[in-house]
Amino acid sequence: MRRRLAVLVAVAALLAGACGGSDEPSTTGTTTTGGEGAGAQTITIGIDAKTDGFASSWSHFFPQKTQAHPGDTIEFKSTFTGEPHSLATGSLIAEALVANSQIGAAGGQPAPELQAVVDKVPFVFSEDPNAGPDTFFVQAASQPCYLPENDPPLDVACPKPDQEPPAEIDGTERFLNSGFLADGKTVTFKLSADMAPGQYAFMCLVHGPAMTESVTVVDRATPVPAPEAVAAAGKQELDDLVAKVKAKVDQVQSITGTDARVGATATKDVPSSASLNVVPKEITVKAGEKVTWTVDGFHTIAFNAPEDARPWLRFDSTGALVINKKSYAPAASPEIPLPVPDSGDPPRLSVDAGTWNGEGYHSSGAPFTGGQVVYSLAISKPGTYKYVCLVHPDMEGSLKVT
Ligand SMILES: [Cu+2]
Repeated sequence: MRRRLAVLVAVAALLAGACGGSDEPSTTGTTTTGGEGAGAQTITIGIDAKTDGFASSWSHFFPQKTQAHPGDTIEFKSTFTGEPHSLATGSLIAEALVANSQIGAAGGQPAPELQAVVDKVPFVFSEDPNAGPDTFFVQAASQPCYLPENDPPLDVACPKPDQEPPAEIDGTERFLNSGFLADGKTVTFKLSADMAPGQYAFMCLVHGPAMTESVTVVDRATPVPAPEAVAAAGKQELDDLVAKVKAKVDQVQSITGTDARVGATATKDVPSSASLNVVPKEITVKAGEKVTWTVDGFHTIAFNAPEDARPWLRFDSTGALVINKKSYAPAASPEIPLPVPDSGDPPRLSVDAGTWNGEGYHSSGAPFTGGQVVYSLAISKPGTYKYVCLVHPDMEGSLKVT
């Protein structure tokens, strides 16, 4: 997780326009449906994905482009990798993407009228560098908000009646946002029978224009990919992305010894990806011998974590999106120090957790304020200890104490 995201400015991958595009469907299969008597269908688009062999996160819709007919249903399905996402659409989103592409194209300072459009969109993470755990999430974007005609609030959540998704959409809506999507959560949009042909833009309100979806609605006489072809295109996109990062992942995973590392390996070629590493996967040490991990980013080294220490964010009983303090707070371990200003980027924070007897919940906690944590711990009792990152559900390693 990145603390601040320069979400809207200077991102290259953009939708060309909001309407009237003539996109080719990005499908690998040839199955299409359309013409006389073609029935309405339901297609599924993935939000983020998991991969075999390594933990990862993908700020990516699978597939990123598709076509549909009026009357079809589009089901967006979320996979939670630790990186949060939301799904937003509507004319405000389309305008913001266009404005953003023009800001990017112009370079330098954005024209005030363009920035004004971009500034009408709320984002899930607070842009305030002083935001603490209680103010980290902007509720206006974190909670659902479905507004046929109005711009959304930028701060507080939409009123509860506006949090109910519409039965169907016709593409004229101003702002539709799912809010944070938990693992397995599905957002369903039924396209109305009279929806006008054109290109409709979707965007994640965590990752901004770096994470968009384009659905081109075409008239019923024009064939569109069948659900299996859409699924195959999504899988192909993931396979292609994995192929691009695989060499780097293999290189990181081949690290051995006791110079342990926990963190994400960004790959320049694929900005939407993070491979989330714990290396080496297995470390063997003697009882009482210190192990040192270098932890880059918002991760923990947690032993015997209780069930309720995950996930790291969730809706509370009032409907507010909140950070789970059990996920990032240290347990039976020293507090992580605050970064000293100008002490490097990222600041290196040292935590010596001393010796632990191997019993009960023990967690390094995560550096909420950012920084690279150099964490050391010795375990006095022989045994095999699994540890996990409480932020990213697939990051884990094990420590064998002899
Ligand atoms: Cu996202």
